Amino acid sequence: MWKTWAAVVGVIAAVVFLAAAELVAVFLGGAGSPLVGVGGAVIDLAPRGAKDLMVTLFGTGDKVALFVLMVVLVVAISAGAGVLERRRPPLGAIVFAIGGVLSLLAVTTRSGSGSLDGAPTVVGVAAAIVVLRVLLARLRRWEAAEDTRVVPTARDVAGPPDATPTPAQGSGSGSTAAHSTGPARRAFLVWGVTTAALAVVVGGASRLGTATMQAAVAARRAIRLPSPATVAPAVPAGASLDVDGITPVITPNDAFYRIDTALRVPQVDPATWKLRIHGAVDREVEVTWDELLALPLEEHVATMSCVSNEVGGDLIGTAKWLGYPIRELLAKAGPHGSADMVLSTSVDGFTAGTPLDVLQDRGTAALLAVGMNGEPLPPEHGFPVRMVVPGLFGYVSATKWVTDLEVTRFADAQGYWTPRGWSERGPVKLESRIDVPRGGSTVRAGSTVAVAGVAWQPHTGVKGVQVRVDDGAWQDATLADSISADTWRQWVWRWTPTKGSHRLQVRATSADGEVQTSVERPPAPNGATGWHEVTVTAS
Ligand SMILES: Nc1nc2c(c(=O)[nH]1)N[C@H]1C(S)=C(S)[C@@H](COP(=O)(O)O)O[C@H]1N2
Ligand SMILES: [Mo]
Repeated sequence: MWKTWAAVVGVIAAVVFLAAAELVAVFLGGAGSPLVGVGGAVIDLAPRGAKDLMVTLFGTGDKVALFVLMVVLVVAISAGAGVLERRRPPLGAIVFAIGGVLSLLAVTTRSGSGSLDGAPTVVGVAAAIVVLRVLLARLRRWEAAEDTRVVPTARDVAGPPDATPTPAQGSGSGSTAAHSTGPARRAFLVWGVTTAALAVVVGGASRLGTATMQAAVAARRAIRLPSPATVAPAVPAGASLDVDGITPVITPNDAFYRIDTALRVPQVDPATWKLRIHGAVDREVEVTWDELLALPLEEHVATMSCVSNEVGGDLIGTAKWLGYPIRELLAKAGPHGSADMVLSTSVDGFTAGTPLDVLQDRGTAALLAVGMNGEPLPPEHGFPVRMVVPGLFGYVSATKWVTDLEVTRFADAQGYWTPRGWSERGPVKLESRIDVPRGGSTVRAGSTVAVAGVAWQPHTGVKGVQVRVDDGAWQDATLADSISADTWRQWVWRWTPTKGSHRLQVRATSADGEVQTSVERPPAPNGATGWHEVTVTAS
């Protein structure tokens, strides 16, 4: 009987392994699931003959057959491990560890596997071994209690060396011990059943979560965005300078900075997505995904940046957005004259407060965006729908996974970051950055060195950039063509350094004639200022 219980414990530990691994995999977008990884590896490794045999035996159900076969194997091995661990610890734990190593090999050698893909297996094996040991300790206590009851001295002969004394053994009387075997038994059963149930629920929910998420990924892949009614003019060739290491003028989606408060990327099914516009309006407006795509969409290239960006930082990017002007939707709703703010809310509860007049302005391409550089929005950038407002920091304007616009007043509502010490309003500040040469690098004295980077004040534009070396005179840099006032601009200045260490500084002049301030301010509460500088050595 003890053997059977030990086998059951082994199987529970295996279920815990799978459950813990699936839970961790959820946070990796489903990557690293041993269930998927090991299954795939077995299919890949199975000799052709075996595969043919499977197909012959089971027809097209060969995957189901494989799954059943794997379950039988896992149950058999883990049951064996349980029995082994009871008899000769830590042999059972070692069996689990070996299984973990095999799973790790299978998972991390899958094509397209990432660096964290081993995490689910590692956490899973650790959890399984803990459960194996804890449950077996409980089983031993029960065993010891029984032994004392049947043969008061048997414990010394047959009991495992590390069996812990139970209250029953302290009693010294067989008949009392008979009553005391109950608690030890109950403790084991309660722990066993609870662990197994918890593992099944957590594992099942995690697996389901991953499957749902992957379904959302598939839904996104299947989307074909409509062609824009208003096409963005082609990015002029002259907007990109031929300088090694300079930031590309259009940021690829996978290189675009990401900032949000979401622990997990929200998964929103476009089929159920809806935007509601309400509050201080004449009539509420609701738009579904299909309705939004049927509207005349506009393309617009705009630079977006984060208020947390330090001087010289990289929390900024430029993309070609596709979306519908928020101003048109607001016009349908008819905001009241008393309103001055739109509070946008994401499915994950994040909110941003955007000035109503900016969203209504004919000259501002404030978009309810569905596309980014010719693709549906990537999940982490707000799929299926986000806001993009040129000229404002993201925290007061760029709500991702947006589902709600409430027309209100700054006096009555606050965006997420405002009560956390950030300004109610967040226009982007005039800034510039040196991309090359990198700070701390070495350049060749006497050669021509391209000092280059980007400068921005979205929605105003940049008309000049200057560089100076070691506090010398400001030198005019050459500007790349501008895409529009809403985008950053590349610049380059050719420099012939003399031997030694040099400090390079940059400052921009806006299209309005404002010269970038040298005053150094931190990002809080409404954006960093100061000149970016790098120190390089010429030798
Ligand atoms: N739902 C949601 N939207 C959000 C945020 C957030 O935390 N949650 N962060 C905002 C901030 S602070 C910035 S800078 C931009 C960043 O957008 P990105 O991650 O696509 O670059 O998103 C904005 N939209
Ligand atoms: Mo941000």
